[in-house]
Amino acid sequence: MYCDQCQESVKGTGCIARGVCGKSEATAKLQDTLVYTLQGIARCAEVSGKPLSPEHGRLMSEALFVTVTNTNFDDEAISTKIREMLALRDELKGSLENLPDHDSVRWNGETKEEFIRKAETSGIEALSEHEDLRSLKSLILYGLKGLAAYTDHAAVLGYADEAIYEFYVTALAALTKDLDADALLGLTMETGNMAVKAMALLDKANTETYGNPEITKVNIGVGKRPGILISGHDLKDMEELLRQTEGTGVDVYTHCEMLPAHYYPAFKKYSHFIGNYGSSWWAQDKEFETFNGPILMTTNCIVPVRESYRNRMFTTGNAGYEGVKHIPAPADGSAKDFSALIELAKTCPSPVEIETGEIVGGFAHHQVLALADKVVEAVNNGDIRRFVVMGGCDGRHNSRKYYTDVAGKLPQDTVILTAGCAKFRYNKLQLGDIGGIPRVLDAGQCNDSYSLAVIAMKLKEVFGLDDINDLPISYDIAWYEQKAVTVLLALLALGVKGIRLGPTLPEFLTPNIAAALVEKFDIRPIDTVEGDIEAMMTGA
Ligand code: FSO
Ligand code: SF4
Repeated sequence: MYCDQCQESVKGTGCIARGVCGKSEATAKLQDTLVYTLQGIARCAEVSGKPLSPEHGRLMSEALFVTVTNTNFDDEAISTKIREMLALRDELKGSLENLPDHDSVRWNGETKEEFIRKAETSGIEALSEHEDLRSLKSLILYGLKGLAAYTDHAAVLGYADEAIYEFYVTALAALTKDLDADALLGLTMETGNMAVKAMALLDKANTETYGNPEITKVNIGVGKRPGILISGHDLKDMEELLRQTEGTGVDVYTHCEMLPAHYYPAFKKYSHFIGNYGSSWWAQDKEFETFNGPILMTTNCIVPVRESYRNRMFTTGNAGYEGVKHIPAPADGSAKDFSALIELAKTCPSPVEIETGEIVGGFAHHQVLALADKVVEAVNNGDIRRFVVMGGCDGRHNSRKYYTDVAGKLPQDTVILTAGCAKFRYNKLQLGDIGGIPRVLDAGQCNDSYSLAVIAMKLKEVFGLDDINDLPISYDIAWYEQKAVTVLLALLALGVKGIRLGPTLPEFLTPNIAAALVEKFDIRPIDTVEGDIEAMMTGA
């Protein structure tokens, strides 16, 4: 195997024997082959003269999402997906007079073993012999994976944008071709433009379906009744779980990226929606153990499952883990059936209390813009000197203490804007407020980074500036998996410059490509806490 798609890849070599994430060699290869089947579909769709149907586009989103870090570790489920995608490719082939001349269009397989073998000639290393071109193709592919995750969340709620599906075709077909660096750089930028579209679409889907997030205090303690813990990013699953647990005597708690569900009006009405349990995704093995009740993983990030809670854990949607029960979506489109979790919960003790208190959040664009007068006044009279966007992902490495330290040491007249699980590095610090405006404004999940961009663009307008980079905003972003790559490309597409990225720059960027990004966008790696704070406070 060879995998370098996340921030925790083994430095210098990528993950080659087993993923740091727990992904086995077989799983990694199956995921590569799944991506390769999509390249075959794209080559066929490209010459068909017809746009990809929304149904096919959605299948491609799901298949790409399955390959995002920490989403699916189930070899049988991935093999089934490969078979489905091969069937879809062959369906498209059937309508073509002349087949594109590429192996991704011709190859076939049936067994898991064949699929694993196929990855030896079709994985990341096969994207190009030239390391810089392979680096750019990797950047496009990883951006596409995150894009697909956001597009899939929107599709679950009935929202789609055909331009995004068309872009899958263009980008995945491009990965099979000998393109030069300029063409691939252009495609990288287009991935960023599409990322903006996908995040805007998901924002629309979420807010039209569940209302605009509002300032909310979320309890981090526990109640006395048994509970179900829901994690991941899928709000439709959240809705269904709350509906099906109502009146059953079972409470519902969020974990990690599901925390922002508490901010939506549609979910606040449930009195058994108790609070958030625990912290970031990588702490789940300990926290799932003490939670005591069933756990529903709706997406990434899954860490290797401990025996102590394996029987209490369930996956759904694109998530999967061998030996863990999976709740499928019924083929007729009816609601998923979470009764197995509810019945199990009734037999479980209530969660062990690991902390008490509250987290404040709900500062997506609508809520912040409702406070715009107050914010603008605070900027104008000098009470707020600077905003620091510290969104993105969290991860296991100790080096991420940097973000806790930056948050804690930023001057009192700064406000942190955040989204994504990166916030768990500092959202329980008591950082106070500025005239009633909390110093940490959490917009929501990683996809709600879109909200931060909307806020920045509104501030640009209010302050009458021509350039988003003239605002008193610095970007100190943390990345882990491919959705963060997508968010980064979206910020670049929106013209944001001078982003600090950490805790390390992506392994898949060669020195030449990293240098090109530095030159064009002034991206920089994080440095020392004190040095970075000083630089950010002067706008550097
Ligand atoms: Fe985090 Fe995981 Fe949301 Fe990611 S839980 S790391 S960027 O999946 O998607 O922020
Ligand atoms: Fe390694 Fe990350 Fe790939 Fe897992 S997803 S195998 S940790 S690079």
